[in-house]
Order: sequence, then structure tokens, then C-alpha cells
Amino acid sequence: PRGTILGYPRIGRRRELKRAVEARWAGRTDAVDLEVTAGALRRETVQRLVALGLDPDDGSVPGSFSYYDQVLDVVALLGAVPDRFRDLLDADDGSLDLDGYFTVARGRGEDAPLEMTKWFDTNYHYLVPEISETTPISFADHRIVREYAEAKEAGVTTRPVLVGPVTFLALSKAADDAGADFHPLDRLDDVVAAYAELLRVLAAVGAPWVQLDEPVLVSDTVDADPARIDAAITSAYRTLSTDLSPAAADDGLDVTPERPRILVATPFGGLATDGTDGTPARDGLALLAGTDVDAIAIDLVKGAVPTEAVPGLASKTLVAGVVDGHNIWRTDLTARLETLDALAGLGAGALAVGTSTSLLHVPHDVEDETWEGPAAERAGRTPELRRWLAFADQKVGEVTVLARALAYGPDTVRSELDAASAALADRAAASGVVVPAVRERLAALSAQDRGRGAHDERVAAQRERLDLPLLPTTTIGSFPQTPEIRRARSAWAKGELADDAYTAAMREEIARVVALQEDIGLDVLVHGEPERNDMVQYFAELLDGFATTDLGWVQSYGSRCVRPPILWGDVTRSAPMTVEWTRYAASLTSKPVKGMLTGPVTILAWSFVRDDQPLADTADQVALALRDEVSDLEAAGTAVVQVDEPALRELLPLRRADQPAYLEWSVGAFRLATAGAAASTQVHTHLCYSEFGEVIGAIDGLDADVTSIEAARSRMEVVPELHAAGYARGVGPGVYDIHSPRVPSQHEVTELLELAVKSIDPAVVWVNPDCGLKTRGYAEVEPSLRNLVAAAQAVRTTL
Ligand code: THG
Ligand code: ZN
Repeated sequence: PRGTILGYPRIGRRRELKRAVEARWAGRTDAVDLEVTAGALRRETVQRLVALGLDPDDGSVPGSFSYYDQVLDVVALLGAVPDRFRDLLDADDGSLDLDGYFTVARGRGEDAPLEMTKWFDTNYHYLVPEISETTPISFADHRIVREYAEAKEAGVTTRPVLVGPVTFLALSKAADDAGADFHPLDRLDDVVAAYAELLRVLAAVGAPWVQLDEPVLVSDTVDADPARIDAAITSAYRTLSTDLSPAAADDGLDVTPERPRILVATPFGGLATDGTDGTPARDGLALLAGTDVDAIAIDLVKGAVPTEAVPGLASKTLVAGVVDGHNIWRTDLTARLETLDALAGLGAGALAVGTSTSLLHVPHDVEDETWEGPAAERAGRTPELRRWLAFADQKVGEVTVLARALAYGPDTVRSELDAASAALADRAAASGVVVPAVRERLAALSAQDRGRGAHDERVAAQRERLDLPLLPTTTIGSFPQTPEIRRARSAWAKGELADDAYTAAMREEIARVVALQEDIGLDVLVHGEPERNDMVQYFAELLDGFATTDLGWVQSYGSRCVRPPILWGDVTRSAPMTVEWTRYAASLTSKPVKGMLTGPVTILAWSFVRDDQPLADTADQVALALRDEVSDLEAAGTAVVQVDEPALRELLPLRRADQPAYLEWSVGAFRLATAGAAASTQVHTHLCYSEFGEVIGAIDGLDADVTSIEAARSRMEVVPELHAAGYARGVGPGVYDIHSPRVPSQHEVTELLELAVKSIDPAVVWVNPDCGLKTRGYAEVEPSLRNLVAAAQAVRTTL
């Protein structure tokens, strides 16, 4: 294909799939209803992609649908479920039906679902397969073949897309029943044999192409030896591409094909590492060029443009990922044509235009959103901004324009190239993109602006001001979001509830939450955040330089979606954002109430960020706005300010060589946001994960006075690790796992606390849940917090 995309959003322009899937889970529909709805969505999708300019006949249209997750799809393809779900497999062919598929994703009773984790450097989360020596692995499920036939019937020849065998196993974890030395890659031959069978069947039904995604090649952070990954790629593609004869490219030979042509895609980064970080130099492009696959897709947005001729590429198509699949900016088509020209020297047999990644990570269509009128204006959406953007459908258009330029010359698409250049020029010159006052403030910063003075002096000043007991108790910030407050927020957003009625409703909730915390006996209180929908969207709505969308949904995991704000300009804060809510809460109690902010790195990680300046500069701009907020909170009497960075580890680069620079600027931005605080103001932060080997130094570097982290499920494992790393600040290892509706008993919490104070100085230990409480209900939260406070009191008496 001359122009293609690596994948397309599957949730539906109005989240039709989410609704249909959740209706099935609720038992309101049956599996057939769901398949009918999903089938209609798939047909509509492939036909739309053709209408947008992709070739309907040659496999340019990806078949990239999933009911829940593309990694879970391979688990289903292979029947590779963990022991506890073995009964879900069909007794005859080992396949998993749709309800069984969802059970593996969501768990049932005591059977925990597969664990979820981040997909490379995106905000998408996949399910982690569990593999052992005895996991069943065969070609068990024909869904992908059925979907090929379904599209064909609708007039479109698709290219089935699936996660490649090496990436699948490299991202898997050893199941509990696996031997001590087992690595999932030990099962490579079995997985590859199943893929080979799938390829034979796809060839038999006439599929011209298949796409296998191997992003494992762009990452150093996978839990497997790089040399082993490379050997696995060579071995897997020898079997799949060399040993099976390909679908012929009109060569007139009368050989029955044993496989479609194979496109290996490597999104999310560059394929080459130069070894400067001490790890062996690798070149994934040369590695793939040495196999008999037919095409290789490379990411030219995150990855550098290779310049040296690559042996083996002459027999292959290079799919140049020049259109960003991971961000929403309109492409500089003229510059990207130059990139395509520069690739000529690589010696590829043919060149095609592609997206850098699947379009799964961007919303469907700019046209779905409103860009004029009061609601749009309030959200920062203007007709001007709209011209700078390309969501999935616009990106398909860009790919087809570039493909036409490649095939017939740039003059054939001159007006499209010019329109893109004009939009870019407008964007660069538009008011708000560069705000001189922001630039001047940034330029004037010095190291002092990121430092707070000696920690022990702060400890003394805070002890005197706060007068807290040993093992102080607190919560992470949010309290359960009741249907009433959700309704009030949404009515206010639609203009159906007046400002003062809305404020009154929120205040009522805050008063209730403060009274509850006092009754429970917590030491440091929160206002509960009833006014916030999402901890990033809330600040994006209040800061200048951001726009938010109504319909810009992006799948985060399963049926869950987020609407990342668009950070397009220099960031300023026109008024305090949180002070009034915090001040009101503080007026109701004599206990300290925490001010609650989202940190600069998390705001970036969960937004679409501008691509016209370094992320570090954007982070510092957000940090300065937060710094002013901290200052206003202090002026209002706030003695404890929490700046959450749950996504600090999320943005960690996939290449080790890039990690130190990232940790430097991300930690620097957090410090810039918080270092204006007085010594007597206690700065807290919260991080949302428990495995932080790679970032343990950075956590200390944040220089927060207290850090709360997830720890209940790992039974306080992180506490001795922190102690061993020399961490001496306050730490709140979560003692209540909020990811489950279970109410922990006082005894359980006491045990966890005893574990914590055994391995670190009790004077630095705080007592809190693992994370915010907004996804839970009061029926569980109230007794859990009472047990937490009782446990803290019990352990205090023993110290
Ligand atoms: N906010 C943002 N990004 C995130 C998280 C977040 N990324 C990582 C992690 N948290 C992802 N977790 C979730 C959890 C719940 C939901 C989405 C992502 C969710 N979404 C609602 C849904 O799909 O029905 C819609 C929410 C809304 O109305 O805005 O429940 O916390 N930015
Ligand atoms: Zn958390």
C-alpha cells in the first residue's frame, strides 16, 4: 500500500462500543446483540476509511478492532489463559467466547483479572498475559479471520492487525505456576507455530497483507535481555516469513500462498541505539531488514530519520510513519515530504506513507466537536484552534495527500500542502502561543527557584506549626463522587444550574466530608474534591493555554476513556483555582486541611501537548502557574499542600539513554512548582504505583516533605526499599487497597503498619489509603477509614 494507518480508534465516535460492552456486562443485552452492534461499527469504520481515501482493495485499511484490548486479543487467539480461567476455554477447540474474554479482563469472584499496565509511552493500558510451561497455546480463535471476511463482504479488503509474537511474550509475565527460571519467551516456538497457522488461514481466505506490531524493538525497558529479544525476532520471522511462501505480488507464478505479505510495525520510538548509555548498540531496522518480511513500518515522529543504506531493504517496502499517531497537531506536510525524500538513500524497494503509531491514541474527528458558541468559548475551543488540529480522520486525509504527492508529485496536491503550511504559520503567530511575560519569567529562573532550604529545618518548623501526633492519618484527596454531585456538576457545565446554586451544592458536600473526617478522627483533612471531574481536566479548564473537548474521547483501558485537554499555548493562571474550596473547608475545622493540586508532569502526561517547544519548557510553564497557586493557598492560611504526580513514571522514556534527562527536567518542574513554599508549609506528593526501582532516586529528588505511595498489595515492600535508598523524608505507604471494594479490618491495617515501622523510622511514617477514594462508595470507605484510624492509634501506643 502507498498510504496506510497502523490502526484506528475502535471505541466509536460516540463511544458506541463502550455503551454496548457495558450493557452486556450489566446483563441488559446478550452476546449476540453486542456482536451485532460491534459488527455495524466495524463496517462503518472500514467504509469511512475508504471514503477518507485509503485503498479499498489492497490491504491499506487496517483491521484493528478489539472488544477490550489488543493484547487480550492474542491471549484469546491462542487460548493462553491462566489456570484459574482454564474452565472458560471451549472443550473442543480451546477457544474463549466473548463473555469468557471479558471474564479474563475483569475477573470473577476470587479469580483476579489479568493485571493492567501502561502500553509503551501512551496513556493506554493493556492486560498482562500470564504464561507458564503449561499454558495452552494453539491457534484457538478465528475472530480475526471472521472480521477479515466481514469487511470483505462489505467491499473492503483489510489488513488484519495483531500484536506480534515477540512483543506479546516480552510483555507477558511468568504465571504463578511457572518454574523459577521460566521466561515467557521460552514459549516462543509454540506461539509462532500458532501464528503460522493463522497466517495460512488468512492466506487461504485471500488476505493480501497482515500487520504484526513489534514495538518491543523500540524499548529498553522490557523485562528481557535485548540480545534475547533480537534473537527471538530473527527466529520468529524466519518461521513466519521465510518458511511460509508469500502471497505472490502478481508475479504470475502459480504457487498457493501460505501466508499474506507481512508488515512489521515498530511504533513509539526509533529502532537504533548507539550504545552511549553503556548498553550494547542495536539496530532493529537492520535486524528486520535481514528477515524475509515484506514491509517494515517505522516511527519517524519519535524516532530519528535513518540515513544509511540498510542491507536487505531493497526487497521490502518501508512504511514511513511521518504522520503523528499519538498527538493531535496538523502535520507539516511540506516538511514531511522532505523527510520522505531523505529516506530515498536507505535503498528500500518501495516507500509508503503511514502514521507513526496506531490512531487509537487520538480522538475520532475534529468535525464532531463544536468550535463556536458560548460552550466552546468557555472550553477554549476556537475556529482558529480547530485549523491547527488533526484527529484520526484528518490524519487519514494527511496520509492520503502525502501518498499522492509521493506517487504523482507534490504539484498534484499543492493546495493541500499550502493549506497545511498556512495553518502552521497562523499557529506560530497566533496570540497566546507565545506570551512574552511567561517567556521572560522562565528565562529569569535560577537554581534557587527550585530549592527549598534544608530539610531538617523544615521538619522543625512544620512540627511546631502543625503539632501532629506520631503516625499522622490522612487521605489522598478525593472522596467518593456521589450521583448527586455528578448531577450538579454536569447541570452546571450545561448551564442548567446557576453559579450560586452550584457553589452551594459543592459547599454542602465539602461540609459533609469535613464533618465525616472529624468524626472518624483523621488528623490532616481534605475537602474531598467534589468540584473535580478529572484531576487534569479540572486544571486545564481553569488555566489559559489549554482547550478541553466534549467528544474527544480516547480509550484508556477496556471500556474506559479520557478526554485529554489540548495544551496549545503558553500557560498562565488568570485567577486562583482551588483556594476558595480549600478556604471554605478549613473554616469548618480546627484541623489542618490540605490544599490539593495536580503536578506539572501529570498535567503534561494526560494532555495533548504542544510539539513546538521542548516538553521541559512546557512543564516549567505549568509549574509556574502551580507555584502561584501554592503561594495563594499559603496566603489563605493553608499549612499543608499536596502536589500529586501519579504519572511521573509514565513519561519515563523507553530508551535508557533518554531517562536521565527526563528525570532531570520532570523533577525540576515539580520543584519549581513547590519550592516557593515557606519552610513551615508542608509539601506532600502522591505517586500511584508501587514498583519504582527506576525512579527511586527521583522520588527523593522531588524534595517533598511527605510522599504517599501504593503499598497495600505489595505488603509494604516499598518501605525497606526506600530506607535502603537513604530516603529520610515523610512517607505514607498505603495501608488500604482502594482498588477493591473490600473493607480492610483494623487488624490487617495494624499488621501493615507494624511492618512499615519495623523497616523505617516511625517518626517519618504517615497513615493513609493507597490512592484517592473517588471510585469507591461511602459504604466501604467509612468503615475502612475508621479501621485505619483505629490501627494508627493502636500502633502509636506501642512506640
Ligand atoms: N485521568 C487521566 N488519565 C488517566 C487517569 C486519570 N490515565 C491513567 C489512569 N488515570 C487511567 N484510569 C482511568 C480510570 C477511569 C476512567 C478513565 C481512566 C473513567 N472514565 C470514564 C468512562 O470512561 O466512563 C469517563 C470519565 C469522564 O467522564 O471524564 O472512568 O485519572 N486524564
Ligand atoms: Zn494514586
